[in-house]
Amino acid sequence: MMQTTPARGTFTFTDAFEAAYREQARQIGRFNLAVFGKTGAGKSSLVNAIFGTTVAETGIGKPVTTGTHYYEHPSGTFGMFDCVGFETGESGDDILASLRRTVEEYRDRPLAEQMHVAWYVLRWSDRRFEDSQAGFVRELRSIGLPVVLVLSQVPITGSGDVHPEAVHLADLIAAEVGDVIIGGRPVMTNAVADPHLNQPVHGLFPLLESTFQAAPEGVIGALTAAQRIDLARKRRDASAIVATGAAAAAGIGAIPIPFSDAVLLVPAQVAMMATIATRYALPVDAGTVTSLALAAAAAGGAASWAGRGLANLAKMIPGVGSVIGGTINASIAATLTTGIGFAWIAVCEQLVSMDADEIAALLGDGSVLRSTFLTAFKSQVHKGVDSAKFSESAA
Ligand SMILES: Nc1nc2c(ncn2[C@@H]2O[C@H](COP(=O)(O)OP(=O)(O)O)[C@@H](O)[C@H]2O)c(=O)[nH]1
Ligand SMILES: [Mg+2]
Repeated sequence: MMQTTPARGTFTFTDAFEAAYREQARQIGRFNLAVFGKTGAGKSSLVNAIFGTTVAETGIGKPVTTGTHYYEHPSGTFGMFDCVGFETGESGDDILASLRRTVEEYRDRPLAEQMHVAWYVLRWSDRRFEDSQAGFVRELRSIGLPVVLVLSQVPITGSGDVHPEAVHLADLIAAEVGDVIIGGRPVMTNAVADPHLNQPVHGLFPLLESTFQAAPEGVIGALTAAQRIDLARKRRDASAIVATGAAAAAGIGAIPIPFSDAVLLVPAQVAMMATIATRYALPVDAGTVTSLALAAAAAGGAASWAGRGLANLAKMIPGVGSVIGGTINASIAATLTTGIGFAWIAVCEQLVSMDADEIAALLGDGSVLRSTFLTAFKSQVHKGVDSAKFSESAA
């Protein structure tokens, strides 16, 4: 379980973090969404709202087949096929034949390259669902794509309900294609708030839930990482990574190590941080994520070698100050590692709603990263100690 001894000169925080990040990002794979609907239906707005602006706005994408472009999120965990050529289904058999060929061709590729889920986006104000559109949705399903039917730009009435005519349209659609769409009904959404008309954003969580329901098992991890509205899902995955990291650290501390050797724990902690980072799919490259982790870890001081900074954090565990010169046992090793894990989760949660420019600005002045990290670290290690005290007094 123990990793290579971090002798200075052979182990560097940056190299270890970046290598682990790249490897974990490769393992997590990619979720690919195919989006259909008329121009102006609100496809890009929905994708941006759930996966971040970086997907649908940057560049023109890579041409795949007639009218279809592929956009890749910088984190690598998400890709979008923007199928602008398939607007109404009226263009008929040629388009579907070409789509069928593309989907079949992709099906022979690794899972991370296949199309996993389709969103068919229909603007509510069109107020119609034509036979050709129903036929197109059925074709998508017969090609093997799970289809989420999305009503977009749906207004909310003064009493806070979805507009009754949108509900009526959803009923009609459910009657027509309910047997082939996820959940049997359209998901009603509004991706962009309109303060003038007092219209809130709504329906994004149900859309994401339907997308999870439609996605194959092998890409759930990538979808969890790529989406950025359900932080609880990310936290569940990240907490499990912390538990694994803490167990590894407890193993290293099973035979107590001198306090001065807290750096022995650092390689496992750095790997844990890198793994957690992949679950937040930040819209920046691996090198930038590494710099963010380095800046946060400098919260422990000794920024010349951030590994030492992590080790220094041990002094902040309540009760540990008095054993300096003593040893780190399994419990202290686990507490330290858990603290580092949740401190880094707090930083990632702060970063996940930001775009690349905002992240760069935060990196320029590392003080926010350090203080977020440190505050969360202290709160976590106190929590650990308090609950230990509680169980002692309860016993
Ligand atoms: N109020 C409101 N406007 C939206 C919504 N979705 C899209 N729009 C606007 O409609 C226009 C077209 O949206 P876009 O997402 O680019 O559509 P796409 O062509 O299907 O990708 C843009 O001006 C958006 O701001 C929405 O849910 N609510
Ligand atoms: Mg668009």
